[in-house]
Amino acid sequence: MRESERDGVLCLASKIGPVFGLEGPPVEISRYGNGHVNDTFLAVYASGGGREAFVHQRLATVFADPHGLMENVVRVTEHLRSHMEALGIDDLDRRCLSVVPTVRGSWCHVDEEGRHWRTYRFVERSVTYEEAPGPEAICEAGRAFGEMLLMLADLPAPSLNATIERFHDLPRRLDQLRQGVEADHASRLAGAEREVGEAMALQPVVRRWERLVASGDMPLRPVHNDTKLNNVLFDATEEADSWPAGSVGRPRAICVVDLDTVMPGWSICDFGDLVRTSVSDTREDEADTAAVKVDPERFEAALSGWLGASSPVLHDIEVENLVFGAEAMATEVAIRFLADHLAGDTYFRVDYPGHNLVRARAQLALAARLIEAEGQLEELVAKRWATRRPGARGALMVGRKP
Ligand code: GN1
Ligand code: MG
Repeated sequence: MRESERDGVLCLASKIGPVFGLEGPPVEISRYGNGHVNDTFLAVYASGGGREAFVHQRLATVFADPHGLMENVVRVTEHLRSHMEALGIDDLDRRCLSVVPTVRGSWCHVDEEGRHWRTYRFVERSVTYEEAPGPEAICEAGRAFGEMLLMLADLPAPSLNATIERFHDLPRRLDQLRQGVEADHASRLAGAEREVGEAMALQPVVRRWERLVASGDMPLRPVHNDTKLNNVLFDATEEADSWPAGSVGRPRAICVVDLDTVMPGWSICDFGDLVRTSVSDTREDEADTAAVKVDPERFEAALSGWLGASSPVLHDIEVENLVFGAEAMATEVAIRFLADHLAGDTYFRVDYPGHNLVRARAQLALAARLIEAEGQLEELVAKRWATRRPGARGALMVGRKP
């Protein structure tokens, strides 16, 4: 998106308040967060002598049914909230997202261009991380996503709406890349031949994914589907700062955000995407691919947090494929970034020309390193799963045939 277009959306956002019953204009408004598809704004309104902050979001057009999406978001947030209430958790407004309805009683507003807007209450005194500051934060993020998986396991029927069809579908993603290579719409193929070759070399991951899904053995359950580390809000209160360094409570994850892709899916994608975004101390778009690493300590942190929280509902087959989930998510997103680069950056927002290619390179490197580390990481999973479930076979994954 060009700068002038971006300013135009900010201008629209600054006028949206009254639609959601907020007396505008906001006293402050700015773009917020690092999401790659929606347009997100933090807006502060004067209210009764004080100030109240809200998040306005213009949904990306990739979501074909915004009303169905919002229906999911409301069902999910209400379900999570009732679980937390039952557990006696306080401070619920900072532990769970609150959707603000429009004055006409809808969960989203359609503007003159046909674009959909929604509003959340801003979770005060919270912070997100693009790269994890260390294992404690990763473990906390894992716990937050794992608890969400656990709490959603008893979401009453009907199933959630599919907000993007065949979202985590690796064969389809690979086909899209093939078509992009064929079409070479933006005439960028010549500068991306090596990366296309590397992506094609990941076909065994795609085939393994295909077999696993076709087996029908992995339970379809309500999952988050976009468990990037930066989709967890951490506590930024003074009390949090004063906890002793290294204690389990610091930094503390308080709330999971970005519920757009919560729908029926596979738990290994949730674990996998958290690993993808936290196992290296580099960013998703690290230009120095040699710096992209798989740090077993970081992996172990994600595992202990996530598995510790979600193990009561997990099946062996899910646990057996956790490491593969990370390989699959790095592979998938590498393919998606590369396909979008070839298409001329039509899906993911970019900060500079070639950004999607840089992202693809970093994720290709990560996928390759995760595959190299597979045996070592699977041993960590097997050990932890065995101690979680006394009596379970300790050699669950170790020595598993490929
Ligand atoms: C997008 O919007 P954001 O940044 O939360 C994408 C994810 C990708 C991610 C890569 C709806 O997520 O699937 O993994 O970028 N979301 C959608 O950073 O496509
Ligand atoms: Mg998202």
